[in-house]
Amino acid sequence: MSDDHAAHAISAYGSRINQTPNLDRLAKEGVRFENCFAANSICSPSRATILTGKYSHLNGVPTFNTFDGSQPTVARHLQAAGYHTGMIGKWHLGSEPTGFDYWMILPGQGAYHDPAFLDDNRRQTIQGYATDIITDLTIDFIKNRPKDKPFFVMCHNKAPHRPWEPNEKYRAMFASKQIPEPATLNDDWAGRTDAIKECTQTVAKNLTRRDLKLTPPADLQGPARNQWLGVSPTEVEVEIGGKKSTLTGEALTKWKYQRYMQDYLACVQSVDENVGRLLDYLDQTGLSTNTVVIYTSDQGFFLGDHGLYDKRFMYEESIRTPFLVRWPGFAKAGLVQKKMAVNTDFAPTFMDLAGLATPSEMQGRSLVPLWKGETPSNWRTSFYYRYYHDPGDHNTRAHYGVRTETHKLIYFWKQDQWEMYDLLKDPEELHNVYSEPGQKETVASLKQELYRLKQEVKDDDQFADKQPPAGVDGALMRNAGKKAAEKK
Ligand SMILES: [Ca+2]
Repeated sequence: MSDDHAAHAISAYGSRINQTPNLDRLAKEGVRFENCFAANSICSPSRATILTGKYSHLNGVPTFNTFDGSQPTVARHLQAAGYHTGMIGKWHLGSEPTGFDYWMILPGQGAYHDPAFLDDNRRQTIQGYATDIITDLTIDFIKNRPKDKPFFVMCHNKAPHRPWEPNEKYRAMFASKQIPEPATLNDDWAGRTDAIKECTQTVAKNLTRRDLKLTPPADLQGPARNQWLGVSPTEVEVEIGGKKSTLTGEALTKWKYQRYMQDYLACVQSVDENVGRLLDYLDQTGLSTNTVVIYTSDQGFFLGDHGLYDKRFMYEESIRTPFLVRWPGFAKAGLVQKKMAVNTDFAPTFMDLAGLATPSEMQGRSLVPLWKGETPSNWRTSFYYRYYHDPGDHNTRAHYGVRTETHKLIYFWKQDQWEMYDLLKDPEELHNVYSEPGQKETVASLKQELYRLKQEVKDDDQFADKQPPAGVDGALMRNAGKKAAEKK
């Protein structure tokens, strides 16, 4: 799994902006899910959902809350069933991992270069680049596993999460590249509700000097330097062909988009390279034939789409997450599966692979039949979404909604505002048709479906007004320090 890797930055998904030959290999040798969605498009909640098979309102992680590791998780179930289990890389759930025989995680968001790692008794720094190290550690886990047991390992990259710091090789490769702009970079948000107009996740106005990798004046130190880096610049002096010029307005937005995407895609390229390394290792050891390999992300990401970066909103680029699976002889090679998957399905899928029934508290369904090209009866044709982190880091309004195979209805409950999109006529979601004439019946049927799903997933507005305290960064590091001191 990667962090914030949008499907439209994978060539197997038709990317216009990069090539990912190793991820494409998974798509060619296995199944690519076209419509796999995050139930709450943000890091920690997604991770909690993937582990539990439950929506945020039932697993207790609607925003950045400490995960209660005493609840049943797929790792605990698999461990109890005799699997050797491992968790390596980004965790971001505040509490210590449970159900894993081995874990080695980044504290909080983690660092790209020379990252610190925590295991169950110490904190250590490992020299190198996070994406390479996480893959090395994963290969070591597989190498050192007890050979008489099946294994389950979650290899979780930090990349390509903000602040998008590539390694030197790929930084240099992408620095000179001109990345095509998305069609909706200059979306004027006409007809949309207040939420998108009020958010602070825009390429034009919110990327900071730190994001854009601008160099602070040499005499700035300490807090003043940090303050300078935290500012979103309204003009930038650039040098092109030995000529200096100052960019503002639309030219500056275009430049910011390039800087953002060059670094983001360079980070993705390392992920792709390391997926290739992992696949090669499985080939060399003969493990390929009976190992299921899944590649996914915790959610999607706006790559300048609608003029945005980050995720959170229920728009397609944010909620769609890549899902590629290879399982020789079982998952149909080259199949493109269009049925809707949700990340609540991941835990039941792992259970199914281990020959275990889906526990009643898990809310998703096993995807395994869909890998084989079968469609189980009553497979979902709609899914429920809910986002809570308001105002959060980007002033993104809380909302919930339903996506069907043809439409999307979004409700910003604090403002009592609605958006509705016809995904067949308007796949880019530029025309909010909620209040348009002739839409009454569609609105009514989507509302009915929305409230049916809300009830089905047992969302009683548990966290509508008040969320548990944020706690994913900090506590775990302090505990690791304390444990290390006790051991001494
Ligand atoms: Ca994420």
